[in-house]
Amino acid sequence: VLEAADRAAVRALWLKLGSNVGVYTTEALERTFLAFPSTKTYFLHLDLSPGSAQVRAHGQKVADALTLAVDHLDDLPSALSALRELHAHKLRVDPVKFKLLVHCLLVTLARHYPGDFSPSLQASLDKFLSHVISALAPNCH
Ligand code: ZNH
Repeated sequence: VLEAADRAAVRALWLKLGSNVGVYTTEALERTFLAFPSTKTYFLHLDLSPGSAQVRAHGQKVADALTLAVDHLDDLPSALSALRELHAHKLRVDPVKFKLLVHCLLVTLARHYPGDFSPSLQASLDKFLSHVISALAPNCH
C-alpha cells in the first residue's frame, strides 16, 4: 500500500494533469513504440503511425485506467482485476513490457512538468506505477 505522502503527491499531480492525462499517455505510448519496438507486436492490428487516431484512442483508455487507479489507491488489485484478466489471459502481455511503458510515462511527465518533477515526485510516481503494474501483471518482478 502506498504511503500517505506518496498518495498525496500522485493525487496532486493528477489534479494538475486534469483532462490531459490522455495526451501524455498517448505520448508515452508513441515513445514506447519508438524506443522499444518489441512492444509494437501487440498492436499490429492498429495504425501505429505518428499522430494515429487509434493510438490516441488507446492512450485515452490507458489514461482512464490510470485515473481509476488514482481514485482507488486503497484497493488497486480489485479496481484493476478485469484488466489483469485481459492482459494476462487474453492479450498475454509479457510482464516486462509494462516496465517499458511506465518508463516512457515517467519520461513524458518529466518533460512536460519539469518544475514539478522533483526526485521525490519521481519516487512517488514510480511507487504508484509499480503498484499498478503488480495489480495488472502479478508475475512482473
Ligand atoms: Zn494494455 C488494452 C490499460 C499496459 C497491450 N490496456 C488496454 C485497455 C486498457 C489498458 C484500459 C482497454 C481495455 C478494454 O478495451 O476493455 N495497459 C493498460 C494499463 C497499462 C497497460 C493501465 C500499464 C500501466 N497494455 C500494456 C502493455 C501492453 C498492453 C505494456 C503491451 C506492450 N493493452 C494492450 C493491448 C490492448 C490493451 C494489445 C488491446 C488494444 C486493442 O484495442 O486491441
